[in-house]
Amino acid sequence: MELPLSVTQIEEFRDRGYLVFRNMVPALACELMLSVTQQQLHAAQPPLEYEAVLGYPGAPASLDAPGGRTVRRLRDAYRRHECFRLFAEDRQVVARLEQLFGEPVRLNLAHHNSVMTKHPNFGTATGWHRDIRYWSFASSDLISVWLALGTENAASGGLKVIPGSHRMTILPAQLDELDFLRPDNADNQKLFAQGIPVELNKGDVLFFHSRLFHSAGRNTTPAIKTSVVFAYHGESNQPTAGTRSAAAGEVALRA
Ligand SMILES: O=C(O)CCC(=O)C(=O)O
Repeated sequence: MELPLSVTQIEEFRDRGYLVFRNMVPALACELMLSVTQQQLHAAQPPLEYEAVLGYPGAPASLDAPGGRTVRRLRDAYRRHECFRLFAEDRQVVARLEQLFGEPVRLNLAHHNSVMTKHPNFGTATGWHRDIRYWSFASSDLISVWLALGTENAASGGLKVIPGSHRMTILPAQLDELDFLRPDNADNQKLFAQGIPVELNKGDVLFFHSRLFHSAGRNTTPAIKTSVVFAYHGESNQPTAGTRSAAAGEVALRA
């Protein structure tokens, strides 16, 4: 297979920490993923992550409060339905990752491995963070791959990123106990001002480095925003023994 990424794209990823591929996944495949998501949301098919349990600001107070059963993530997307596994293993995705890592690729099943659903009313915003907080690996060179199944913009609670922030040194005082950038820190406020929206449409795919700072707002539209997200690393980058990253399992992939 011809290498999908140009030298310029690889340099852009190294420099800015993310790349967007427009229309990468056909509409039919997106429609199937959406319809499976809707059925599984309706059936509350486990494993699920509820907004009320995660407890970000503005989340329902408990599972029994109004909106308490609002789902934030359908977990374990890889084993949930073939349509998600096929995306996780898509040759076009894996070939791009092989180029970026410069070696064969593994999918880690600890996180994201999920279908993210941002609901109107009870879906919460997410503060500025780096995904590396989810994993323990020898190196922080992991890449999150985010597929939009609908329109993602400021109104629907789409992502914002700080270009180049994966290369920045962040002091411990800038982070809170969950590794979110503290909103009241003056250095952080300068960083927030550099944040830009990543607008996505159905079938667009965002690749971003696990040290790239990103955030997302609430969904003010009437429709649930749905995204499928997986995380990958190069085969030489091993999860730390005894951690969730090591326990969850991995899938070795070749384009
Ligand atoms: O959709 C959102 O609120 C952001 C989710 C996110 O960045 C994450 O789960 O790491």
